[in-house]
Amino acid sequence: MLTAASDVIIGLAVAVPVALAAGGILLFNRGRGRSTAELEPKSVGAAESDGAASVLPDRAGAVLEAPGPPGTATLEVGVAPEPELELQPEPEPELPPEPEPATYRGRLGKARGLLSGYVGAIRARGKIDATTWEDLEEALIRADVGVSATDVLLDDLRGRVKSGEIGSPDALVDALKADLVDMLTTSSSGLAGIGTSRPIAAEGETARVVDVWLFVGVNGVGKTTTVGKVATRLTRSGTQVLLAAGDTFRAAAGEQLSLWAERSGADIVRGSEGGDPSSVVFDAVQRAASKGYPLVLADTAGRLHNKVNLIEELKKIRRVSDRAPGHVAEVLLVLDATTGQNGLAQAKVFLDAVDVSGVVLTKLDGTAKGGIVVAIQRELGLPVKLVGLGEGADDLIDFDPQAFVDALF
Ligand SMILES: Nc1nc2c(ncn2[C@@H]2O[C@H](COP(=O)(O)OP(=O)(O)OP(=O)(O)O)[C@@H](O)[C@H]2O)c(=O)[nH]1
Ligand SMILES: [Mg+2]
Repeated sequence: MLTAASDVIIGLAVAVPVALAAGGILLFNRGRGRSTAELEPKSVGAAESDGAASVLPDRAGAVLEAPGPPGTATLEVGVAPEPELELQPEPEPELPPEPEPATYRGRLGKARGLLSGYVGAIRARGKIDATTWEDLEEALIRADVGVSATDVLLDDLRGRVKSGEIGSPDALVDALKADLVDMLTTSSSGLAGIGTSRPIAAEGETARVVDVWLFVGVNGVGKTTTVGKVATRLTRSGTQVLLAAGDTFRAAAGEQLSLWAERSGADIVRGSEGGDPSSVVFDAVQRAASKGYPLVLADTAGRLHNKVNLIEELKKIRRVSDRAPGHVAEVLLVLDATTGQNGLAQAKVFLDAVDVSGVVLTKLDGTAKGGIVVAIQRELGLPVKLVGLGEGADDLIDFDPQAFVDALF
């Protein structure tokens, strides 16, 4: 027994180092010996094969395949001599390309595509005739400028052609552009200044006012995204804002806003699902006041069990937000440009309920109906203050009538 056991021990003492050494050589060669053909497909930056034989004879003279990708196993076993590997430098991590800054010219390709066909045809004919007017009318209607605005624009241009002031298609197109810019220019298109609202007399001159901007609109138009974009812009420029997750109707809405808070570095107040959104906004105003934040951006629900509930809820949010130290400085109606004229009908419901101060027109990057801006300003009598030109944090810009019209043509 003892002899047999010691035989085993001796046998192991010899066999283990031999096996380890063989394994080491085998593993070492795994990293070196494969032909280029066997390595296909080869990723860029992988260690190059040195072209050595791809096989290793085992003790019985049989040939062992050396499996595994190159460069993976050579450092695992200390028995093998330190291989002289020429390590390729780590490939530079590929950074995603910097997104192009959102500009009207860059993002209004669809709207421009629609108009440029008509404008090209009008210019190409070289004279102003009946077809010119038909083309012009069709272009404006299809761009969703709206019937009444189109009539006003065409009446003005016809009169000026008749009087001889406009004599060529080129001059006609230029005059149309100038008319559109005029129509879109309003004195109230800027956002309210922050922290400049009324003093609270009852609480003494030094009492702080917390401005509240409410974002309202039907579901899916881009309210939450716009709150996130505005927060990004303001925090970047040094204004501390607090987000109020006033959409307690959907559980995911608070999550979505939290992500934007994180991204933009803004503070956030959230309520429980199904809770009272007015109290969320109220808490947000209190917290902003105690922390010294000048502005609360309040997201709201776009859908409730019915429209009456939604409107009543918004009225209440507005009332509560306006209690000192809160002050509603903006009620921004968010409209989705891709819904065109349908958006106008929705808008009217909100106008009646809450005193809307301006429009944020989203998704202008995704529609040929750029003319909806004209219809909104004319038919709703509301200034378009901000424009969404994409889904990213930076894809929100101030409305600029001249740059907008230039980009359309
Ligand atoms: N292309 C484009 N997409 C946008 C823009 N603004 C928002 N979106 C997208 O529109 C979708 C809806 O946006 P949300 O911000 O969730 O809309 P909401 O109004 O908060 O929706 P509800 O909470 O359901 O009422 C998202 O996929 C956004 O990324 C924009 O300006 N351009
Ligand atoms: Mg939302």
